[in-house]
This record gives sequence, structure tokens and C-alpha cells, in this order.
Amino acid sequence: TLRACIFDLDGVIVDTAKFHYQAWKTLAHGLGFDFTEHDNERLKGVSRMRSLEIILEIGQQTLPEDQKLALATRKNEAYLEDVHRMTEADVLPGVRRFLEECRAAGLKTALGSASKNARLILDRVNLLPLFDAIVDGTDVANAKPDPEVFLKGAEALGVEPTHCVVFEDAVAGLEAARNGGMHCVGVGDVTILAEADFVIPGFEDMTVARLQELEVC
Ligand code: B16
Ligand code: MG
Repeated sequence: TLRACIFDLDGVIVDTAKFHYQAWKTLAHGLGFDFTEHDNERLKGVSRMRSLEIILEIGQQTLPEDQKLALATRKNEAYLEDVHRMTEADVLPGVRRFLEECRAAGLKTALGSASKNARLILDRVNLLPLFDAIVDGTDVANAKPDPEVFLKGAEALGVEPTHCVVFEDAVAGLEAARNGGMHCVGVGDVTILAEADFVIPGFEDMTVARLQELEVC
């Protein structure tokens, strides 16, 4: 039986990837190279510092640790300017309704995100009250595909992993769910997320009844 839904943030609840992309692109241009939307795919679900390392690899640059920290901080400040402009309208279609439906059906809800800004973002879009637990980049030591973020979410909810389903837009996130012994639903492109139990394009047509019909748990 299904008892809990655990959601990734970026790419599932909100599309903050476009803000990350703009901020990283500006940083890359400042260092004298370009960073494309195609390159940006590699940053999905990846931590801030690891993202910076990938970008420096693309630009074939090596920098000392203190400069890397300064760059990551500056990128985050630029990114947060966009986050502060977010409103309820930035929640992806169907997500708020689906979260409300989960809770009405007695399912627990948790967030499992690599972002250190997760609470701030949920507050901006007014979704904090719809989550029973939040586990984010400030709570975990190991990045997805390590299952830590989702296992901590399940633990905070008091639900066994086998009774949890994870919603993820990144392959590493689906692997994290699997590694934690959880079911997983891919949100996005079926050709990329083929290893999920099933894939939905978004939450517009998603219902708790459909989730139970599919008998993922
Ligand atoms: P921050 P998710 C991830 O969020 C993003 O997909 C990834 O692009 C970003 O680098 C990471 O959060 C860290 O974000 O700089 O805010 O700590 O998909 O795990 O919700
Ligand atoms: Mg994501």
C-alpha cells in the first residue's frame, strides 16, 4: 500500500532550472566562455559546488577552492534575485491540486531536494503548509543517486521506504529512489526517464486514484 509521496523540487514542483541556467551562464561569460542549455542538463539535481565544478570543466578552467566558493556565492546571490520574484503562479500546473489530493487521501507528503534554498522557494510559492517533512541540501551529506535525501524524508514521515513513491525529473533522482527501495515516477521525458516505474509529462492529469490503479506499491 502507498502511504507517502516524496517530491523532488526543481523540475517537479517548480521550474527553477531556468533561473539556475541564467545565473550559471552569466558566471561562465564572466570567466570568458559560453554555457549552453544543453550543458545545463548536466546540472539537474546536482549540488551547487558540483555544478560549479562541471561548469569549470566545460570552460577548461581550474581555480583554487576560495575562488570557487566566492563564485558559487555570487551565483547564488544572482539566482536568489529571481527566486524572490517567484509567486504562487510559478508552481507547475496541477502540482498544488495533486498535493492537496494526496493529503485529503491520507497520504503523507515530503520534499527531497538537493537545493539549499528549498524552504525559501516553497515559502515564496506558498507550498510550505502542504508538506509534512522537508529534507534538502542543508540536511544531507551524500548527493543523489545516494538515497540519503529520500530515506531521511521517509524516516521523518515515519513511513517504510517500500510504502513511498518518489516523483523525480532527474535520472540520478530515480536511481536514488531505487537505491532506497522506493517506487518512483518520472516527471518529464519518457525516453530519458525510462527506468521509472512509469513516467508522467507533468501533474495536470495526475490523480491519487491513477497512482493507486497503477499499483506501484
Ligand atoms: P542550490 P532538486 C537541485 O534541485 C537543482 O536541480 C540543481 O540544478 C541545483 O544545482 C541544486 O538543486 C542545488 O541548488 O544552489 O539552491 O542549493 O532538483 O534536487 O530539487
Ligand atoms: Mg530535479
